[in-house]
Amino acid sequence: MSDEPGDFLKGIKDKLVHSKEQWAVDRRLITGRPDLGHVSRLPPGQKEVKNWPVLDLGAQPDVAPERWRLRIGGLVENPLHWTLPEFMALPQQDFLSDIHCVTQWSRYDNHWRGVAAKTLLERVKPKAEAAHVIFTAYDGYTTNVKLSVFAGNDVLLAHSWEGEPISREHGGPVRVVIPDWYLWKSAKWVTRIDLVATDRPGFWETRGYHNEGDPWNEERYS
Ligand SMILES: Nc1nc2c(c(=O)[nH]1)N[C@H]1C(S)=C(S)[C@@H](COP(=O)(O)O)O[C@H]1N2
Ligand SMILES: [Mo]
Repeated sequence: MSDEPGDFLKGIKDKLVHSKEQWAVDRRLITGRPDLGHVSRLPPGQKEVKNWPVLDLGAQPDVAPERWRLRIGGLVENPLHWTLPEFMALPQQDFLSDIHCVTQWSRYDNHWRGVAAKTLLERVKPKAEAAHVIFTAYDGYTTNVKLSVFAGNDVLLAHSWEGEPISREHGGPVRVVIPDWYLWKSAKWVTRIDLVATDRPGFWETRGYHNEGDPWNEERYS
């Protein structure tokens, strides 16, 4: 497939989508014992893994670095876009975080390098009406979070993991990392970020998954 976000959800793993929709119907993995105080490092119902599983809709776009673009628009004073060299020239930061996938696995101590969401927001300057953030990826995947969540201190657009460029299967050249939410909120192969006034639920949020996604509050399904 091409690396433009027009081939929306071509080559999608229908079986995976149907089985994950069924998980939501069955309310799989819900323990009924939320851990709002984060007493345990592992959120309820999760299991720690040492590897890093790959989860996506199956398209895995091959985004050539010279064609990659990031655009931030919508309700901002200063809509911007970056090529990869321009993105790499922005202030870079290291982040350390645990990640949690709704299919049960959690992986501790991931070392990321990239650009803090706060750095990007300072440059585009959200308008007062901006309340939600919509991510669009090169495979056509979309997901949404509140602007206040995207503005969190541990949120970044990452290009490296454990000192190496993020691989294509994990969303390279650049992916979102929102470690405090289930990982379906962290768009791989991100290309567009839109700030909007009215929320716009994304791929999984319209298929039975929670609109927020706090692992400690077991916000798996809607
Ligand atoms: N563009 C895109 N981003 C995506 C997805 C996807 O299908 N496409 N899947 C999401 C889901 S459900 C999960 S669990 C994580 C998995 O990231 P990983 O494959 O790097 O573990 O990516 C999220 N981001
Ligand atoms: Mo997922």
